Amino acid sequence: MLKVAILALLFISNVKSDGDDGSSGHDLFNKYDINHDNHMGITEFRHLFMGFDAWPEDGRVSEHEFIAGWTAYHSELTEDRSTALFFLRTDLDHDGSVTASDVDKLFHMFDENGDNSVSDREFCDAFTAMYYHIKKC
Ligand SMILES: [Ca+2]
Ligand SMILES: [Ca+2]
Ligand SMILES: [Ca+2]
Repeated sequence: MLKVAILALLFISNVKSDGDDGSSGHDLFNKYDINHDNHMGITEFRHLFMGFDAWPEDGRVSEHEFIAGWTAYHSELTEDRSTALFFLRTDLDHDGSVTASDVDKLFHMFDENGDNSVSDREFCDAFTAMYYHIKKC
């Protein structure tokens, strides 16, 4: 009985800290919706997933670049040690790098109604389904 109570308390405090944190997939969407039209176009979407192509800048985001970038800029969104899993789920063709081809496929997976634009709702639905270890929208 005591165990159940402790678990319940842990659950409540987890929910509470998520809510207090203020960072979410929704914030991520707003940050990368650069022209603030409440939709993410392919260019904005590529910027989100390929923005860390820097060391070297060669059109391929290596696991090292991806993890270093997300840890530096978006660590508030990911749980401990989940960034490697995030990379694996983004590298759709499993060739060891995130490229425009992965990101374009991802964009079409996110764009549920096929209008070549990812709305806030489409982003939240797909993002939390695909990257379930990341804090909810
Ligand atoms: Ca936009
Ligand atoms: Ca790839
Ligand atoms: Ca859409």
